[in-house]
Amino acid sequence: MKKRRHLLGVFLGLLAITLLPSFAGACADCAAFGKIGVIVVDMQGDFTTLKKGSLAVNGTDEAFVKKVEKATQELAKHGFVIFGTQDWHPADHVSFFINHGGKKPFELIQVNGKPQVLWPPHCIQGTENARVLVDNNLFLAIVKKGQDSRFDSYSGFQDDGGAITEMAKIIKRNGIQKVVVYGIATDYCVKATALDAKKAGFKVIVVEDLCKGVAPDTTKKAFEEMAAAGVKTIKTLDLKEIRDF
Ligand code: VGL
Ligand code: ZN
Repeated sequence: MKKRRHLLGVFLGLLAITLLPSFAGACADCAAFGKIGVIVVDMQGDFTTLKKGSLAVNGTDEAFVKKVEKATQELAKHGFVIFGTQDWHPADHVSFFINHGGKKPFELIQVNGKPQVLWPPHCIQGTENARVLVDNNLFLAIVKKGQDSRFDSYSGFQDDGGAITEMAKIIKRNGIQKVVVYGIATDYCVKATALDAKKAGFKVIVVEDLCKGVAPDTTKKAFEEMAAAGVKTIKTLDLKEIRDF
């Protein structure tokens, strides 16, 4: 009996020695033993030239979508926890120019005292081009936004009416303190999501070449605004730079 117990001890010891390196390996991807999160913003058909989207952003061709897909796969493989946002509008949404008689796409109007860019109808709930183009199985969760007709919602964290999404809660539930943000569009939903992530208390890193903007001037301003708020921008995906931040 004594011998059997001794053998069990040796067995458990060997098991621990075998498993430890894999835990240590996983922790190369941990910030102070916490995981790092990723928010892939609005990688949807309507925002891409690849799918001839109604609000296609320049440069969102097949090569770009593939690059984002590959980067997301790589991050998932290294233990990053992947979240997504999905613009998901009802047909009578306030941001659609067709819902404002006589207005044209990309016009800026005031709605309840707030500026509102008017967009072509896009990401209508349940339409083909509202799909998220990155492999949906990579995501722990995809947070839908912009479902209230009355309010736009560039941020994945809350809409312009102040209604919060589950994003902050589910990221925190995973013990995450740092998030990587990229997707479409740099000057609208990426910017708003990154700024709100920072406000929610996360360290935030935006990967520039995994983003595309609607217009050059607003995209340049977006990077300046994010920098001023303490959001770090890196040019290309670099796991070491992300871990060290
Ligand atoms: C977005 C405009 C309207 C975005 C969403 O994903 O950046 N832009 N709705
Ligand atoms: Zn939208």
